[in-house]
Amino acid sequence: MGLENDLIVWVSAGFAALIGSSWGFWLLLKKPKSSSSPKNEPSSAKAAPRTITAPSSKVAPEDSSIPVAVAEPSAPLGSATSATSDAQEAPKAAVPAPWEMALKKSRESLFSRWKDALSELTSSESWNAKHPLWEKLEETLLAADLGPNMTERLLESLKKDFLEKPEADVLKEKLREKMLQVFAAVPLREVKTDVKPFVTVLIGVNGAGKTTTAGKLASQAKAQGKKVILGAGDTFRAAAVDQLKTWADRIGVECILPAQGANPAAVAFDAVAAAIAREADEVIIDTAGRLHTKDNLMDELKKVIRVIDKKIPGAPHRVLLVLDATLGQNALIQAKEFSAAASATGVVLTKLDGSAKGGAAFAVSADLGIPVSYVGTGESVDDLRTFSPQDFVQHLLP
Ligand SMILES: Nc1nc2c(ncn2[C@@H]2O[C@H](COP(=O)(O)OP(=O)(O)O)[C@@H](O)[C@H]2O)c(=O)[nH]1
Ligand SMILES: [Mg+2]
Repeated sequence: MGLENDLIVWVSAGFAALIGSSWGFWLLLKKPKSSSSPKNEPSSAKAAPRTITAPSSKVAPEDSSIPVAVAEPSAPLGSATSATSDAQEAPKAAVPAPWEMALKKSRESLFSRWKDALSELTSSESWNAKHPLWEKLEETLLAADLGPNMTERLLESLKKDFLEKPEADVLKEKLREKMLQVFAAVPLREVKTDVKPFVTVLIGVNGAGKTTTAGKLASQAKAQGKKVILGAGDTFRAAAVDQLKTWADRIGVECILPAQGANPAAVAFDAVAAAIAREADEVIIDTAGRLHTKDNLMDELKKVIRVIDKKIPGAPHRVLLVLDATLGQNALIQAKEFSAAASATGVVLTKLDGSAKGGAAFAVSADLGIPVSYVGTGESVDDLRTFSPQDFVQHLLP
């Protein structure tokens, strides 16, 4: 019996030891997995199944998960290989040609109609000024918001050139050429740049993008090593002053704020005085876009210009009329009102990225006789480009 009891004790002990070691071994196996997810990692990252589900025959999961997570945080889970190749291809997609992106909406809208119009070239109708191609082309240009005057001008000119039915490519090239001529015909307003401080005033209705453009311009000037001062001249909206101040802080430039009850002209005066005192290279002045009446606003803008000119004869050196491209032809009506108050040296056409009405640039240039100086291509600090007619036309009608 004693022997039997001993045997039972030994077998039980051995069995317990076996279970115990298996349990320990299982814990050991489990530990590395749980420790690969740091405690304060976001839950989505904790749950990232790449390290668990990626087939072992593919890239070592532990290694591949690191670059994947860094390069492509929103990559679909469980696809380590494709995510890795996405990461390799990312630079191509991440650096799109700026003009291509800015004109994406306008181009898509224009281009589908353009192709539709070209299909008329196969029509058997006799070739003359009444050929269906011309009507379709007219619709195409109007839809891109070139406006009735500009559309008619371009069409009449093309009709004269093509007394015979053209090849599609030749027609496109000719249209591009004529579009470029529209911009070339607008004389550049002479802007004195060899002055210090160089004074810029931004004008335009509320929401056009004045404050944003002031920030972008200040950032560009600062990047060129210039000392810049901003003037928060939209004294009628507290939020507008704060908005410019935020831009100034972010860029790291000084911003002249209105004193209690100050009007835009007083801020303009202070900003120019500060620029002279601090020997700044540039001063960029934001203005109000709306007052109780239109006449009040225009009078106020005239006063801003007068006050600056008094402080620095000949200044402001540059008056930029800021127009919202999404308004298309309607922007022209506003532009005409503002031009009467202050003669603009150039137009800034903002929100080109959000508009299918980029064609308005032609009408703005031709009808107002004011060159487009810049285009706004987004809300970030770098989204302001010097206008290039070649790039514009090339990407509008590729
Ligand atoms: N997408 C896009 N938005 C812009 C651009 N320029 C300005 N905005 C936006 O348009 C809105 C009005 O701009 P703001 O500068 O305050 O206009 P302001 O009233 O004329 O000073 C803001 O939300 C800006 O971020 C641009 O080029 N592209
Ligand atoms: Mg503003």
